[in-house]
Order: sequence, then C-alpha cells, then structure tokens
Amino acid sequence: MKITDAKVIITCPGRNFVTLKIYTDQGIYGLGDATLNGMELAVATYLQEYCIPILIGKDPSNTEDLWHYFYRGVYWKRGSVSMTAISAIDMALWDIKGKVLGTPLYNLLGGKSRDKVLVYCHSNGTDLNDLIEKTGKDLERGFKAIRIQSGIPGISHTYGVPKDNKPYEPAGKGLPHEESWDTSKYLKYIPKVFEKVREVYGTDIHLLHDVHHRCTPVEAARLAKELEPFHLFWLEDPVSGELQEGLRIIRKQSSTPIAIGEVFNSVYDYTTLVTEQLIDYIRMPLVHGGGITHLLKVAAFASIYHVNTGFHGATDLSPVNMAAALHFDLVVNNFGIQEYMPHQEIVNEVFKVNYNFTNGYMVVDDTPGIGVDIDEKASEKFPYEKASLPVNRKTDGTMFYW
Ligand code: GCO
Ligand code: MG
Repeated sequence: MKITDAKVIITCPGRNFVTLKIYTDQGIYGLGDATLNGMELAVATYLQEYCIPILIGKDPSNTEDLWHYFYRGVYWKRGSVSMTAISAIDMALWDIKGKVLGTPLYNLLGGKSRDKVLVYCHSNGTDLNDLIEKTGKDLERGFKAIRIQSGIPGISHTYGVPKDNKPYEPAGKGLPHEESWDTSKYLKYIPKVFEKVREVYGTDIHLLHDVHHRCTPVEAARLAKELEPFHLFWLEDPVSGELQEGLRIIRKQSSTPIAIGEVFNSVYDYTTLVTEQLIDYIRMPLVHGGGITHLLKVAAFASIYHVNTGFHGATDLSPVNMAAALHFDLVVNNFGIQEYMPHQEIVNEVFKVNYNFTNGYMVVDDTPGIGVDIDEKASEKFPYEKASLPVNRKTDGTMFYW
C-alpha cells in the first residue's frame, strides 16, 4: 500500500480546526487532528511544506517507522508545532490501518479494558452562586466528575470563566487580548469555593480544578495542602511544570493528586515527574503529544510508576482527537479520566462523530479506524478566522503565565 496524496483542511465552525487527510492507493483515507489553538496555520504550513511531500509514496502501514522518521529522523525536533504535525500524521495512519483491517482503533491498541470512559466536564461560575447553580445543572446532566472554576473577587477576569454567560472558549478573535492576575486573591478564595461545593453537593462527586500554571511551587504546595480536606480527584497544572524538580516541593507537602502536562509534547517532559512519582495523571493529549504511537509508550512508562492518564479534551481539540482519545482510553490499563468539553452544535455540520455521552461516561461505536469523518463541502462554508489565546499580566503589569 502507498500514500498517494495528503491535504490539510482548515475550517472554522464556531472555532478553528485543522485536519490532515491522507489518501492511499487503495481508495482508503485516514484523518488526523492537527489543531493547535491560535497556531493553526503554523502547523498547517509545516505539514504542507515539509511533511506531506515526504509522505507521498511511503507505505502507510509502517506507523512506527514513519513516527521515527518525523521525530528521530528530523534534526529540529520537539516543540508544539512539529509535535502536533507528527500527531496528525500518526493518527491518520492508525485510522487507515483500522479501515484496511476493518476494525475499530481500540482493537488495534489491545482491545477493550473497560466498556465506557469516565469523563469530566467544566463547571465555570462567574461567582460562587453562579457556580453552585451550574454544578447542579452538570449533575442533572449525569456528570460524575466536574472541574470547578470560579470568578475570584477583585480579579477582573479569571481563567476558565466566560464573561458573557456563553460556553467557555479559550481563544478570542484577532490578536491576543491581555488579562490580569493576582495570585494572593486567588489563593485566599479557592479553598472557600471547594468548601461550599462539598457542603452543597456532598462527597460522592469527583471534583477537579485547573490552576492553569499560575503558582510557584511553594504557593502550589500551600494550595494543595489547603484543598486536602475536599479530596480533589486532581489539582491540574498547579505550576507551569517546565521545572520538573519543582513538583517535589508540592509533593512533600500534600496528598492532593496532581495532573500535569497538557502543553507537554514528549516523554522527556515527564521523566522526573514520573520516575519520582511527583504526579498522578499525565495530561498530554494525542493531538499534541506525538499521536497514538508516542502516547502508547508514555502510558506504558507511566503505568510502571502508578501514574494514570487524564487526557486534555478541551473544545480546541477536534472531534477526530476526541474519538481517538476515547479508543485509547478504552484500552490502556492505567486510564484515569478523560476531559470532555462538548463542542458547539455547529461543529457537527462538518464532523460526523461516532461517540456519545450517557450518565457520566462516553463510548465510541465500532466504525473501523477512528470512526470520525469530515464533510469537506460543509467545511468550506466556515473559512479560517484568526483567533488567539490571551496573555496574562500581574496587576503591576509584569508578564505572567496565562
Ligand atoms: C483545560 C485547558 C484548556 C486550555 C486550552 C488552551 O484544562 O481544558 O487548560 O482550557 O486552556 O485548551 O487552548
Ligand atoms: Mg488545563
């Protein structure tokens, strides 16, 4: 079998998505997600200018060799842009493999270890009352695990909280807008938020929280310790995580489980974190972490150290990634949880999905390969629109992590 062509489809049904479509001489094609929020065109260009010409004529069955061609073989390696491109290629090749063999992706990865995938949603309140109301609605919708984010008094705009009561979307139109941040106000308020949510909804639901990289290790240690009584499922990205050793400070102080790494893209970002058991969940998603081929290895490595998966699944990852992640989640023994931020309805005009949510869990059907298709005609109705993630400054103007 040979790859005859490949193309990059960029579409914006409510938000931008980049999809790689690889064609073969057997009339079968595969799809891979190549969406990197705010940097869509950089990945598209790398795929179009560098990767696609190399792929043409290669045997798509050789997923392992082709992965190493684009990782080990390429001198300028790693980084979000090139790893997203590798991920898209890898996903599309596994999709082809499944379609050729007539079997869903989960069978190729080892078969089902569970029947359904535990997912968590986002409950984002502009203030505590709004949060309590929204969490109640999420529970009515059947969620068993909920990420809790709340507006903070005295901070004009907090990560994860939409301003206009619309569903939260991380990127805004045009160039990055600036937000402002005050760690001390945040640290003072968040324990009260969890105290209230536990008081109202009890201890049966799993609660999660995303710090979004905004603490130093010692601030994160204080937060993790103060949140201990509320038994979080996890505290996400308490620090930026570039300094892996920094997690030792948090770990020594607290037993609150830690999830990290949605912005990571290689197993090498995780070595100290995993081997020293400084975290409990790996967040790196298939779409940014080198695809199925790489994540299978990362998950196996993590499992030796009792670290589980908890893949990133925000709306800026396309339905192709979502479905691929669900196949993966069904298989690996050390699956922990999957993030599920439902896409807007309009996304279904372009992507035909094969998964659904019922009562706290998600499943994919038995369509061969990944099982998601793209309607190219429909995609043309939604041309690319420039959008960017915000940047963040401390209240005195100092540039900070967003
Ligand atoms: C999460 C994330 C996202 C990111 C977004 C950036 O845990 O879901 O932190 O909301 O901010 O994916 O593009
Ligand atoms: Mg996050």
